[in-house]
Amino acid sequence: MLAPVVCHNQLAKNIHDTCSQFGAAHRWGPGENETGMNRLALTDADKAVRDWFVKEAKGLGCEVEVDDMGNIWAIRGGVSDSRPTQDGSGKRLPPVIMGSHLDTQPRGGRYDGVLGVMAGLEALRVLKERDIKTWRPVGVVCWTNEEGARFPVSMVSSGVWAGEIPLGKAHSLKEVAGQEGKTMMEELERIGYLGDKKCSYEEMPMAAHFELHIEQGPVLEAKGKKVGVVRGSQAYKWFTVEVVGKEAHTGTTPYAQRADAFMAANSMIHYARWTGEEQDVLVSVGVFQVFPGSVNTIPGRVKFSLDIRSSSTDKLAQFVERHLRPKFDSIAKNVGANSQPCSVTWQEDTNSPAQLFDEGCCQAVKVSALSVLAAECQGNMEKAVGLVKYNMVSGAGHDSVHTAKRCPTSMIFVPSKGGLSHHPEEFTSEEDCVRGAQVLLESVLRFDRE
Ligand code: HGY
Ligand code: MN
Ligand code: MN
Ligand code: MN
Repeated sequence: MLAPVVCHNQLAKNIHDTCSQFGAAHRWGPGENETGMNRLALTDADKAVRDWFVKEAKGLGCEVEVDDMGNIWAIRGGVSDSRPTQDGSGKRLPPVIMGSHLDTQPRGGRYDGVLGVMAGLEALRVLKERDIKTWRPVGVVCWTNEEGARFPVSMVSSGVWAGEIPLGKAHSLKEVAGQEGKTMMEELERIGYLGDKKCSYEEMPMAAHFELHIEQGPVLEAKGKKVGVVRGSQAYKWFTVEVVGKEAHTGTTPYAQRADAFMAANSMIHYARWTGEEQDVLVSVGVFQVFPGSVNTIPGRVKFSLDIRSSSTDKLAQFVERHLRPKFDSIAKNVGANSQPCSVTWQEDTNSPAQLFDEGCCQAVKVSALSVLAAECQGNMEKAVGLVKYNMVSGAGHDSVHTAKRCPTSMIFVPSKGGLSHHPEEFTSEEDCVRGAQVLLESVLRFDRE
C-alpha cells in the first residue's frame, strides 16, 4: 500500500461533527431516525460548514481560494512548485483534486457529498502529519449546489467550471418553486462566498479529479462488494412543466366547461410514469405546485418538475421528444381530463448526458482498491479481488460528470445500507467510509507518481 493509513476516528469525527453541527437533526417525526440533514446550498448552515472547512484546511497549511461560484479550493503545494515546469511556463502544475459537495437534500442523509470532502481533508492531514511530499499540488474542492435541491440546476458549479453552464445563468438561478426566490448571486454575496477567482477550467485547471461518494444504490451491498470503481454516470434531464387551464368554481362548473390544469397534469404524469417503465427510463416528479391552491377553485395553473434518467443519452432524448412532448400536447388539448383546452410549456433546467470517466484514473482507483483490500485481507489477493466491483455506472449525477469533460476523472463508491440515499436514514459504516478514504488517498498518490 502506497499511502499511510487514514485515521479512522478523525474521519468519523469530522463526518459526525459536520453533520451534527451544521444543518442537522431537524426532527420531522417521533422516531430517532426521523432526523436528517437540511443543509441546502448557500444557507446559513452551508455557510457554517464552509467556514469550518476553510478553518480546518488553513490549519493544515493549505492555500484556500474561493471562486465566483463559491467553490472552495484548498490546495497543498507540491515539490514541482519550486521547479520551473517542463514547458518553461513557470506556472505551477495543476493540482490533483479530491472533490465533492457539502450541500444536501431538504431531508438528506449524513454522507452524500460530505464524505468525499471530509475524506479529502483527512487525506491532506495524513500527508501533512507524515510530511509526505507530492510532486504535484494536491487539494480538495467543495462544489457549490451539487444537489440542485435549492437552485434547480444540479452540479451547477462544476458545470460552470467545465464551461458547460454560463456563469451569468448560474448566478441568476432563482430558488426552486415555493421558496423566496433569492438568486444564487444574492446568496453567494450574503454568505460571503462570492470569490474573485474565475470559476473555469482554464483559470483553475486540475490534473485530475477523484471523488469518493456513497453509491446511493443497492449494488455493492447486494453483491457483497466493499469498493466500486466507477466508469461513468447515466444521462439525466430535469424539466419544469407548466400547465395552464382556467380557474372556475368547483360547485358550479360542469365537466364540459372545465379546463382543469391539475387533472391535465395528472394525466401527463401518469402517462410519463408508465411509459417510462415500458421504455426503461426512470421518471420522477419531486416538486408539484397547484395554483391558486384553494379547495373550491378549479386549478388554473400547475407547475411540476420532471427528473428523467436513462443509461443512454439518445434514448432519453427520444423518450422526451417522441413520447412525452406530443402526448402532453394532446392531453392539454382536452384529450381525457378536460373538455376545454389547456396549454403546456416546458423549461429545461438540467441536462446531463451520460458520461464516461478516464481509463487511467479508473485504473488508479482499481489498483488502489486492490492494494487497500489486499492489506486488509492479509495479502490474500483472491479475496481482495472479489471485494471490488469494477466498471460501475452511477445512477446519480455527481460533479465528476462535469470535471470528466475537462480533466481525467474517476469515482470511488462505498456501500449504502439498503441502497438508501436522499433520506434521513442514509447510512454507510465508519469502516466503509475509512476504506473509501484510504482508496481515495492511494489513487491520488498513484496518479501523482505516474
Ligand atoms: O440528482 C442527482 O443524481 C444528484 O444527487 N445531484
Ligand atoms: Mn452527492
Ligand atoms: Mn445527492
Ligand atoms: Mn364563493
